[in-house]
Amino acid sequence: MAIERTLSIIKPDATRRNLTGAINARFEERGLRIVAQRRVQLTQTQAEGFYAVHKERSFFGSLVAFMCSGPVVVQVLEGENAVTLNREIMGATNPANAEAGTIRKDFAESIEANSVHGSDSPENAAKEIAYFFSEVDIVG
Ligand code: RTP
Ligand code: MG
Repeated sequence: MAIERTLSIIKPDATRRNLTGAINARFEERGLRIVAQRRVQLTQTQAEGFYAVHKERSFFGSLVAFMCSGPVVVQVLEGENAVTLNREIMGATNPANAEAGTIRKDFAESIEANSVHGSDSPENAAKEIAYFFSEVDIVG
């Protein structure tokens, strides 16, 4: 199985509740390595750019406002099958549908304030990683 990288974001609902370490432990316990990490306050322009694929969706404005409502932690996770594995660790978008033991089941507040983002394909992971990090900032 190939070593992959994926872009993860710990969202404002989680940083506000001081859950960064607890969430990072979930990644590390499952064998994902945090090879880059930065805490940032997103601007509206940055959040709109990141979520541009969702700009026609009804929840876009609310999602952008939420993502700017406090600090986020952007990070690159590396490991075997990292994209799919991270989506498993995160759980379903809506915490009501998330499986037991997933980050969203255990920590998310709502379908919007759902604690984490993870890239949904290797192609999107490469784009999303480049949105926040230069190659020199990623140390595997
Ligand atoms: P993400 O991109 O954050 O990893 O989450 P995802 O793939 O599971 O969900 P996606 O469909 O890409 O939606 C992106 C984020 O938008 C918010 N959302 N709100 N109010 C709603 O119905 C709704 N649906 C989605 C969530 O924060 C979701 O993670
Ligand atoms: Mg998504």
